[in-house]
Amino acid sequence: MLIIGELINTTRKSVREAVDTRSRELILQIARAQVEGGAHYLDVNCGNLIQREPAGMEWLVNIIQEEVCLPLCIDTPNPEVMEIGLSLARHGRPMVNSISAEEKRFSTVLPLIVRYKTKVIALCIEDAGVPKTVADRLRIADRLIADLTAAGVNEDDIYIDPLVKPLSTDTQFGLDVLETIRGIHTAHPEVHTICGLSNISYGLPNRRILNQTFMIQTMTAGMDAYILDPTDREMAGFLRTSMALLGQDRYCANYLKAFRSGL
Ligand code: THG
Repeated sequence: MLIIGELINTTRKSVREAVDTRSRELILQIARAQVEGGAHYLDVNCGNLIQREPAGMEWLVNIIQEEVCLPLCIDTPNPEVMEIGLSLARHGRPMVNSISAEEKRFSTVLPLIVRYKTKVIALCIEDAGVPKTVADRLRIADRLIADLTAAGVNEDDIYIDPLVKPLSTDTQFGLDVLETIRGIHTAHPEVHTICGLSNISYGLPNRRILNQTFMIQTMTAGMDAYILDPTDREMAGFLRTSMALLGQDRYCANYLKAFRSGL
């Protein structure tokens, strides 16, 4: 299981203010908290700064790495900002978040993945838009995997994101994601699947319980990476428990460790 900490994102008001005023301490505090929560990667996203996104990314990547040694997940649709993030990354192999099957995005981001030898999140979206059916999602995933591996990317470095949308806009959507995950793992057992969890619950009350339940359901279907809040102890408890129940925790060692640490 791979956990990417989502909290360094300027859509969060406090993070936005900290980046705007270049206040290191809040960012470093969030970075440390995510490390302590067990994150393997830290997502860095300042996309809503628009023109100031390049400078924001440079500042964030530099200060985070002075404090913590985790590799970073550079979260931007802008290839120039992606390159700034990747060129400054110095702990482990960074992750590109993200490439997609849209022609322009694919052709500009692929060279960065190859040059910086990164892992990559690939979104199931193409020029015709977000796919409407499971078959379309699987077709796009197949194409992404074929084109990435043809360029020399290892299957084990690819994380397919089915793009989770709010259940409130389409009540079949949870089921579609589960079928997509099963389809990808059947056809490509070495490739990983990933998603952000909070979209599923958008527009509905008690979002936490929807996010938690959806994590357990997607894990059961084979999802093996998440972009989430690693400081959410309840979520972390469900994650450890679900892993133990799915045979991903030898001797229940991590479950027991989590129990003893109060999770
Ligand atoms: N897939 C991929 N990358 C992603 C996403 C995804 N990156 C961005 C996003 N989705 C995941 N990251 C976050 C970061 C912070 C929050 C949610 C997702 C967050 N949200 C608050 C909430 O949901 O209550 C409110 C934010 C606000 O203030 O509006 O904190 O799906 N590949």
